[in-house]
Amino acid sequence: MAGKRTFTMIKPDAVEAGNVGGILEQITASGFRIVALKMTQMTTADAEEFYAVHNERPFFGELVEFMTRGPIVSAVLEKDNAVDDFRALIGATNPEDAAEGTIRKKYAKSVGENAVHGSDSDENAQIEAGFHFSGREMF
Ligand code: RTP
Ligand code: MG
Repeated sequence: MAGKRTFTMIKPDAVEAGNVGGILEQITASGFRIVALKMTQMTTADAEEFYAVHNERPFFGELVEFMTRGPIVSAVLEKDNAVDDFRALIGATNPEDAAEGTIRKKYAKSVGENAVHGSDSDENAQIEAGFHFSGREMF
């Protein structure tokens, strides 16, 4: 059975641009319940660990620099089929390829600065939620 939870971050570009409210509104209007929420700033070590799966990729340094340059808003979201439905809501990694009406189509600037993160599996959703939130911060 598809899992009920996913993890997201509103990335520094979208926080800087004042789009936190608009993005959270679209998320909740799409049927996701917020079960954890906070604003933090990742350290370089945090971002290197969070994105360790990409550490051989050419964009890794740029990605770590971007994700640590300002605050993010992280959240755990609940809905049936949460991981897949949330990835559909945010759209393709590159906003040029993202479908009309998706969060990245509306708010992302480029393939690197693409406004939001969404977990890519139930297993990673659980790992990523646990990276950012303690059990007492999830409701
Ligand atoms: P995310 O993990 O943030 O939800 O994004 P995703 O699954 O759609 O994309 P992924 O392949 O996991 O890449 C993670 C993040 O790395 C940055 N990226 N930059 N410059 C580039 O070519 C490039 N490719 C990826 C993006 O911020 C992407 O979301
Ligand atoms: Mg990914």
